Amino acid sequence: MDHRAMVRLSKRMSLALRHEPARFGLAPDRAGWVPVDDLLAALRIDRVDLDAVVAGNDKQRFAVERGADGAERIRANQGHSIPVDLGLTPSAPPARLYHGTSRVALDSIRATGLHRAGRHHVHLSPDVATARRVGARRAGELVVLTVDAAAMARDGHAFYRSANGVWLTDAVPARYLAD
Ligand code: HQG
Repeated sequence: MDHRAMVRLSKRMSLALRHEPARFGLAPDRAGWVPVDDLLAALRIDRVDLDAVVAGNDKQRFAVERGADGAERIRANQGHSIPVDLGLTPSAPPARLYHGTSRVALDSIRATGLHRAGRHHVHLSPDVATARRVGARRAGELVVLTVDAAAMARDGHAFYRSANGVWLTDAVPARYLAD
């Protein structure tokens, strides 16, 4: 598979595992897992290609493991819009986290803070370079906001770290943001 085919398949897998499993005839369990064999059948893909996407993914978006029944299962590490309980435990964040977005969103973000939109959490990056990549997905001029995660944690906001290193929190009130 070439790079473009990998990206295309990664997007289909994300759609099936995070957002619209029913459209593919899939029913993830409450932690978001589906049997690997079911995903292969639903997407009509080979195991070799699935493994290539899981292993070669730039963001380690997917996890494969053997379930209690002995069968291998797969889920997305984060980014769901379907209800899932990823079983993440709260974790102390680094002092600063970063959020890349578009300048056109800035007035609204300054007024109301960062909201989770369609996902379960606001996604924050551990470094500026990662935040720039996330923000670059948006049209228009990129801005990287700095989040005072130390102050948020002190004030009782919970943070979670996904298996692929994305920091998650429910919302970021505007007073913790600087640009
Ligand atoms: C913006 C990708 C106006 C927010 C990435 C963002 C990430 C506001 C957008 C992951 C706002 C939501 C998540 C407010 C937030 N006013 N705009 N008050 N509050 N926003 O896609 O963080 O490839 O849900 O700035 O790499 O961009 O899917 O969040 O622009 O890790 O694995 O609302 O998605 O990962 O957009 O990206 P998203 P995000 P994957």
